[in-house]
Amino acid sequence: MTDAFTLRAVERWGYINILDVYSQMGVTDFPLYHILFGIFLLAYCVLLIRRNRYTIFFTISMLISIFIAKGPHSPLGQVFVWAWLNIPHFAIFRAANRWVMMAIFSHAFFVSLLTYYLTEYIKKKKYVQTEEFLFNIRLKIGRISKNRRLAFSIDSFNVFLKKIHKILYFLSVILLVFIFLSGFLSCFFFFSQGLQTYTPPEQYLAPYEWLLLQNGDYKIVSVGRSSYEWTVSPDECSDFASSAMQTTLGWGHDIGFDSVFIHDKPVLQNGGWDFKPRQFVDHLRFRLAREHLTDNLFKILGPFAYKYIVIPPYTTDKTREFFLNQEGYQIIYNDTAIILQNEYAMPRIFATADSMLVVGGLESFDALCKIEGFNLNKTALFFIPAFSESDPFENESFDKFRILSFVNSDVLDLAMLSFVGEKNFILAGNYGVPSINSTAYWVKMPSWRIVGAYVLGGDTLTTFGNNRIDLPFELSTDGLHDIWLRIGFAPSRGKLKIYVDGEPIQEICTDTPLWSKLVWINITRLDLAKGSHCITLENDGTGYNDIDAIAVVKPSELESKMNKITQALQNFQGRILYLFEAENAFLDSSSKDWTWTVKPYNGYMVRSESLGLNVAPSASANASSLSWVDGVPFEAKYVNDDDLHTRWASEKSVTPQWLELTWEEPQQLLGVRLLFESAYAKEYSIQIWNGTDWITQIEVTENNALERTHIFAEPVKTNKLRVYVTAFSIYNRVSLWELQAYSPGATSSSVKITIPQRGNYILAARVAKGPGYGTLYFNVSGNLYSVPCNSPVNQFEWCEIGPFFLERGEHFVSVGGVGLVELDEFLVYSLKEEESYLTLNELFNFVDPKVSVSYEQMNSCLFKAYVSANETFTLIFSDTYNPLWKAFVDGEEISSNLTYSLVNSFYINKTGKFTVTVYFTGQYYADVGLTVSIISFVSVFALTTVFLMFSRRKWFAKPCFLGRLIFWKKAN
Ligand SMILES: [Ca+2]
Ligand SMILES: [Ca+2]
Repeated sequence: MTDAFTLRAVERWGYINILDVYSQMGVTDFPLYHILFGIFLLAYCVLLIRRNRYTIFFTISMLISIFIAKGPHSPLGQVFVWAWLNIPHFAIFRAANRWVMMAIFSHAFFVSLLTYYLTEYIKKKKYVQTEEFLFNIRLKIGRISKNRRLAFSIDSFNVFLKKIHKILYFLSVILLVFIFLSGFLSCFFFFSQGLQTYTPPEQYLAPYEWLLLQNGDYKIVSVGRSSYEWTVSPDECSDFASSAMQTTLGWGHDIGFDSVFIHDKPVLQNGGWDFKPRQFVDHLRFRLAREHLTDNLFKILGPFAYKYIVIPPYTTDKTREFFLNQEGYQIIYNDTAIILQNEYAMPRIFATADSMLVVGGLESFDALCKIEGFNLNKTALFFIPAFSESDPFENESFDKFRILSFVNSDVLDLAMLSFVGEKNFILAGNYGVPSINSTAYWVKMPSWRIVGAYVLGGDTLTTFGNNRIDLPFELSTDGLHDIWLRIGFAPSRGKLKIYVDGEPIQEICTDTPLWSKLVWINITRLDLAKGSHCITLENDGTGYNDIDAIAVVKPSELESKMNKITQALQNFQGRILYLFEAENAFLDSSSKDWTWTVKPYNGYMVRSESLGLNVAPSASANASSLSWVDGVPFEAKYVNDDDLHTRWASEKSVTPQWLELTWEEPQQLLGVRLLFESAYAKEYSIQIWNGTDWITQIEVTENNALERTHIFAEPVKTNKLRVYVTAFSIYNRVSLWELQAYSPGATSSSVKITIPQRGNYILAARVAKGPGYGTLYFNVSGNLYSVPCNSPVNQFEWCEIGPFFLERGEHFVSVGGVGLVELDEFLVYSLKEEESYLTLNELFNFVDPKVSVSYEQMNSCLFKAYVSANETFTLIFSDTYNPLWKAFVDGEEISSNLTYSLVNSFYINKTGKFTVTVYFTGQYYADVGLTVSIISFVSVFALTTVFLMFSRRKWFAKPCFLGRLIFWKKAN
């Protein structure tokens, strides 16, 4: 409050690194702000002597201004907070302290009034005037005498008064001096240090001066450094697209931010205010680059004309290392700064003949770029919803896509998409408070789009605290409805209680070891009446919950949407591809054999180090004997119940003893693991049944270990296995907690794939290979496929499995491993009828489009592309998408499509040699507006002149400027 009143409200930015802006901006060790407080308070005392509309206006203006400027601080801070949350558009006051501007005007007004009164007072010099202050007394002596007036003065009083005036006189002089000086004193820093003109050091500028000499139309990535890296720790929270840089003088918004001003070359910025490019850049900076997840950053930036990457001297080692470890660049400038030339960079306008429709999030970029044969520059990506107004499958251009890919998503996501905009569909993010305090409120959170997941609402509705929120929805019919929630599975989740119309429905917890997926889950089926309803979400405050969307739909309606979509997919002429990140697909609490790991430049993946799938629990167990303790039998069945607290024990002192597992179907066995109780076996053998005899696989003598693992020399197929014990330990019997028998098989949770087209499919997986790696197994709808991962060199490799035949409908894929295995991601893609096989690289390897494009930039709104094409194509124009960008071919207007989730493209259905004009039609309206303005101005001027000439000639007789101008000729 006092800070706002004394105009000390500061932004903690700017010079913060070289001085404490709160206490050192003004002259230090001096009660400057007390004096200012006194001066301003005195200034407002003018109200006591002068109250008119001006003083009242400025007083009110000052009060409002201070209320806003002090923001949520006391007094009345709660009122501000309430207004922030409840008054629409109150958020314009977000940089609250800037609104102190109004108080500055008011202060200035009152201080000038005060100055006026003070100078007037000084001018009068009251104390030198020797007038005496006279007391009047009325006297009446006697009844008849007249009233008499007697004047007298008290000398001491006059002296006192004189002294008061003298003191006031000097005080006024001092006050005036302070008023005069206060400006200097409160900006003392600038007067002592000189005016702070921001000049970046020469070594910061040198690479840009070099770029000045490079010809052509290109864009730049100017690698930056986050404020956190500048001020707190250079190794954390790296950020290559942060806006500011630091010099010895402080901060500068620079090069790197919103800057098309470096020699007219656009620079990758932090995304600006436009949501689509922003979410793309956010994903690159806060996920891929910060966590060093990819070496394909330049491949991803390729289609957007980012040709040069400037790594200035002030970037941190960690960030520099990340950029230098990327694929596909040449160092073309190497001084204190480094400039890399991106080998993937395309011109700002180029053509592709191939396009892919993606049902998925921005993680698709990196996931696809890991495929060597895939090149973003040759395949234009369109993300669902690509055609916002209509159903994508009814759009005629749907069939032009060569590939439809589901990236960590399912046909259900498509079906749900068709409910967006209806009253029974809630985009939950819209109900979030725009705050960063996720403990106090349900807020709007960008985390999932930064991770790269497909977020319907852009941001999710998120809270960490114990909070409730009501979300209204409306139903147009009575009947049974399914309630679907699109929710995030990630670490540190709280319990979420869901109520419908106040009734508790379900409690869920979506805790997983990794930020794995944002998926639709069916909460319940309810009989709901037509009309308004309310769904309430309550987080218990033990962790986060992120909600993307809620749908309340009739089961039959969803089914018909699903049918419609599968019908459309069945008729789809292109190829269907499913891409899954293994860490999204196979990690949940049930898959205990699997953990996640993150490998620099390769990303997150799942890892397993096991002997295989334990098939013992599916066998029946028999033993030579059993023993009883306290009336409890230690039966053979306890040896394969997958419980480490139950066991089998043999009778005492009799050898041999045996324990046998029998399977109904023969099993492929790789080995066994024995978990003995302290009554272990000293000598034993592992035998398998070959149909006629027991064949010994393993023979053990002199054992004293409680846990033994035996891998067979070769896998054996059998339906019986036994442990044959010939010598005991000192306990004189044998007892086993568990006997595990390992077989190749899936040990992970499974992921669902909805196959709309029956036919042959191939699965391709990106696995880690190297010495010491084992074998990975894929279980696709009950069939097991192996991927050997042992190799002399450590590297990631794509391995193909198949082709295998899949019927229409739902299929499940899971994985297992024998030995160390690591799986990054996998794809399942369809083969066409005539194809018998297709490698992953062939999938994307097709002939280059027979289209050549050159272009000319006429001005920033107008480009001309000169095309020679033998086939129809997509013209990519890699400036930020805006529907006002249009292409014109032979006078025909072509609308822009949102491509790669952020730029423009135009589908050109024409061949031959011709010119495409790309024009920002917004400029047309601006031009029309400007023309109208000029015409209006000229006509008003002309009409006024004419009017004056003819109607008020007398007026021109006066020696005015206009009169002289117009009659100058006449006078001649
Ligand atoms: Ca057991
Ligand atoms: Ca992965």
